[in-house]
Amino acid sequence: MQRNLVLILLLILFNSSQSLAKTFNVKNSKDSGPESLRHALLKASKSKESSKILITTEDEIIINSTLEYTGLQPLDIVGSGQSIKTTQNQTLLFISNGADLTISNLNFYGVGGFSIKKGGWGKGIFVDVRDDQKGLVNVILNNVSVNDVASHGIHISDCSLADDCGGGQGGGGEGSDASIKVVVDNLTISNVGNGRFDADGFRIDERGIGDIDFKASNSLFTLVGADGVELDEGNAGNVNATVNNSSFVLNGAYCDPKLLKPFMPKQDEGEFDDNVRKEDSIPGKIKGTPDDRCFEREVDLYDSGFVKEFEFGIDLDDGFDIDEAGPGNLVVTINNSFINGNLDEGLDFDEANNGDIFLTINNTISINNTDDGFKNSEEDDGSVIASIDGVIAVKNGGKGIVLEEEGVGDVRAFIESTITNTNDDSDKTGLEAVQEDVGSGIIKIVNSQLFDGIDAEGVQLK
Ligand SMILES: [Ca+2]
Ligand SMILES: [Ca+2]
Ligand SMILES: [Ca+2]
Ligand SMILES: [Ca+2]
Repeated sequence: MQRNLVLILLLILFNSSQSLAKTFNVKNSKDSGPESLRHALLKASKSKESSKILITTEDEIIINSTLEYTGLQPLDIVGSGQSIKTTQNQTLLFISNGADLTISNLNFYGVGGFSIKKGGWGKGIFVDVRDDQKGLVNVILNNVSVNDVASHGIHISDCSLADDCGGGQGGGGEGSDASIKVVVDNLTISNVGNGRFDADGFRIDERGIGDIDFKASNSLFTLVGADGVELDEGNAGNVNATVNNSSFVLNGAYCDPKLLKPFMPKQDEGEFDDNVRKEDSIPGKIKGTPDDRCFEREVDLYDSGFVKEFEFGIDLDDGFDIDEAGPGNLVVTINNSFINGNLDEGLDFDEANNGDIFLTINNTISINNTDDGFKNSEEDDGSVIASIDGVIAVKNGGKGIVLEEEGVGDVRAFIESTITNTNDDSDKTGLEAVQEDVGSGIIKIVNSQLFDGIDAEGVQLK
């Protein structure tokens, strides 16, 4: 008995000495020098053990260059509501070797005033995963805000192409074997990404083997130039996302439609019979604008080489965008959330190659988005399995709810206590349910009012 007690005590001692982080105090708000935040990060970077940086000064910390942590060991930065501000267009905090990062009670501010006309590149918090990294990369944020930077508010990159990775399905680049796990509570990301094309509020690029696990509670993503949140998972691995009590509001306006519409060709779409329009007779790529990347030009040709159809568009962005490609599933749960006034879709979830979409949405409103309220598209092998309860989708420019499935696989959905109204032109626009190719579709709808109707294709409604 006594020997067991000693063993237990030894075990406790051993464990606590393992988890003890070295603490560095930040007692002044200077940009550098002893007891500054920069100095603490320098010392922590050299430490062989995990570090805790405790910010005790109550003053604003104003920096003239990026704060960098080069260490491999976990870093925990603890504030008490202070702000870190930069005087330049630059990244505020750079975790350059993929270390685990925990931040609490801190606010990050860029210089603001960015737009398509006044570009920039600086991010709020940038975690760059090492090429040889394995296991989990953990990012935990509590009571943190990121505001007014030109590029991504928060960027976690496990992609060899860094800022040129692109989206998950159209995206390229290679990645490490590591997975990325993010848990945020009371995170606000506001007015970021307005100085650069495709710059999101919270962006994760995951390539190579590994999953994205993303959990956000009590958080707000607003006035972001591109997507409020964008999760891009390519290659093998899943996306697991859970969002509770959070809002995605007024995101996606970097490619300012008011400014860019005058650059659109007079005829911005067309459909033709074969042998009628040669490719060089339709409008070419749009050039000489504030940002030519904002214009989408799609051309579809007949085998003969004549134009079948073409369409121009301005690239606007979503509240919450997930692209999962390669083997792996997209598993998403959204509870008690609010999606309002985003310039493309409210939620835009795409799953490609092997894998399913498992979708659970409870007590969530999607309203006044330019395109669909809730869009879910599954391609290739795999099914769409959805539980939708207490959802409201109204006044969206596209459909209220979209569940579409192609290739092998089924559509199964249970829709309960849900209301859709005045989406698009109100002609079968509340719910679009599509099951194509091999498989079956069954959707059960109870206690719901889809006032603007249902457009079902290959799906039985019960
Ligand atoms: Ca990876
Ligand atoms: Ca995948
Ligand atoms: Ca997949
Ligand atoms: Ca499928």
